[in-house]
Formats: sequence, structure tokens, C-alpha cells
Amino acid sequence: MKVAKEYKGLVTKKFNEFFRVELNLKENFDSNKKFLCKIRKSVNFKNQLVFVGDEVIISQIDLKSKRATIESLVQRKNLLERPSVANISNIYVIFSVAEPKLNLSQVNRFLISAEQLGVEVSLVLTKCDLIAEQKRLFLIDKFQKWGYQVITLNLNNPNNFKNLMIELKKKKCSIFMGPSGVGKTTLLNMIIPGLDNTTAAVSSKIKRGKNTTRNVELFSLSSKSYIVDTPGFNMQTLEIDIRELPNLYPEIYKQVVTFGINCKFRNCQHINDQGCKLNKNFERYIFYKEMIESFKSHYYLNQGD
Ligand SMILES: Nc1nc2c(ncn2[C@@H]2O[C@H](COP(=O)(O)OP(=O)(O)O)[C@@H](O)[C@H]2O)c(=O)[nH]1
Ligand SMILES: [Mg+2]
Ligand SMILES: [Zn+2]
Repeated sequence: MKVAKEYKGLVTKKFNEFFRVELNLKENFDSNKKFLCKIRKSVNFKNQLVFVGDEVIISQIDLKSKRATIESLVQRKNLLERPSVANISNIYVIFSVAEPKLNLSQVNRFLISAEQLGVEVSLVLTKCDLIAEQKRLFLIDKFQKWGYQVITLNLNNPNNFKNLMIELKKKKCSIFMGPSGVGKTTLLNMIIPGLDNTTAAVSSKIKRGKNTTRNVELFSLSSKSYIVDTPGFNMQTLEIDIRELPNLYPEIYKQVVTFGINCKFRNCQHINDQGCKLNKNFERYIFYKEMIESFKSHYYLNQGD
């Protein structure tokens, strides 16, 4: 039984030349929402150019065999690399407040890396059961001043987790990003019951192979909300155009966009005081300045040869 119409669907999994495409419609054929698809041969884009998270137009929907054909790719909003996922709406940068110890410079680099995608970035602090309440409040305040929404989690207090779930269900497509050991897998297992990814403490050797070879996949949290299940998403390579760096710090771009500060030079790097209007009285300025200076020394070195 084939359906004549074309529908827009979401690629939630990719295996070689096959794609799992989910439809999200009122007339979604009830349980027949997921289809195994191949790209139409005559179409001028290749398998490698369609990623999990992409929206595609499918046709030749066969309700019985649950097969369909991908006709075209809808223009994507963004594309993350390693893992390749299209159309992310939210990045949650995850760090533990202890074990491993919080490293501010590392948090800074992850946040900058996340900002490069140009989507909403939030910070999640795990393992708050390991610190005093006062310290937790101190950290929330610190990172709010960095310009971020901060969500704190404590495995012993399920209420915190409930709030995160409510938030995730409002977002289109979220991904967790953070160094290893901070609790990303633990969190995903709580969010997607039955997923049973291997956490570090349990696994190490036995199941590591299985964990690292798993393909990236989207899991549905509500009718319009997905989370990326990825075993090994750390940090994008920091290949930043130096001129872009001010746009990756909320403390800076808010001054420019919201308050309209107007430095003397249009491409002001906010390093020298000459004609610079940026209020540099914020904690991360030192990280910013270091990064600009390291870019510069790199640039001059290359110019020298
Ligand atoms: N005390 C405490 N331990 C946690 C919490 N979340 C995760 N862990 C532990 O941290 C370790 C690493 O977690 P895992 O999810 O594998 O981290 P990942 O490397 O980021 O995926 C495991 O032993 C977890 O049980 C938490 O909120 N509190
Ligand atoms: Mg993990
Ligand atoms: Zn300036």
C-alpha cells in the first residue's frame, strides 16, 4: 500500500546507504512513523551529504514494508562536525563541579567551541551532591556572569533533573558536549530510559568497543523535540577566525549588540585602550586576551617565514 503524497521527515539515523526518516504530522499513519529510506538514484546529491538531523522530502511511502524514497534535502540551518549532526538548536555544555575538578579555562574553551555553531548554549553542572550549597550558588552566579543559563544537577535530588527534562522537551534538537567523566552518559541514560549506554565506572574495557562504535542517533523526547545520542562528543577543533572571537563571548557581544558600544576602530579587538569602549571588567577577559595574543603571535610567526 503506497501513499502518493510527499512528506517532510527528519533523518534520525544513518546506516551506510540507508536512512531512518521519521514523519511528524497529524496524519502520521499512527505507528507507521518511521521509514527506512534510500536516496533516489537520479537525485544529484550523494549519501554522504545527508546527515542525521537533516530534514528531507520523502515519497513512495510504503506503509507495509515501511520503506520510502528520499527525493530532496531541505536547506539545513547548521552542521556540526564529529559527530556530523545537522540542525542542532541547543548545545548543553556539561561539566562536573568535582571529580573531575572544574577547570575554568577548559569550561571557557568548550563554551567558545559551542558558540561557534551559532545556537543557544547553556551550561549544566553535574555532581552538585559533591559540593556545599554555598559553593553551588557561587558557581551559578559566576557562570551567569559569563552570560549563560546554568542548570545544576545532583543525582540525589530528582527535582533538578525534572526541570532539565522540561527544558529539553521545549527545544528542537539538543546535544550534550563536555569532557569525559562529567556524567554525560549517566544523564542520557536518565533521559532516554532503556538506552543503557555504558558509563565510565561500569564499563572501562568490556563494553568500550560497543560504546564507541555506536552511530549517532536522534531520540524523540516529545512530538517536536529530539536529543542527540552520541557516545563521544567532546570539543570541536578551535579553528576560530580571530575577528570572530568577540562574537563568541556573551560578555562582549552583548555590550556590542544590546548596549551598542562603539569602539573607535570598526574591527576593534578590544585589546588596547585606544578608542576601545568595551568594559573589560569581567572574569573571562583574561582568557579572551590570552587567546587574541596567542593568535597574534602565531600569525606573526607565520608572517616571518
Ligand atoms: N556523585 C555523582 N556522580 C555522578 C553524577 N553523575 C555521574 N556520576 C558518575 O560519574 C562517572 C562518570 O559518568 P559518565 O556518565 O560515564 O560520564 P561521561 O564520560 O561524561 O559520559 C560515573 O561513575 C557516574 O556514576 C552525579 O550527579 N553525582
Ligand atoms: Mg560517556
Ligand atoms: Zn574595542
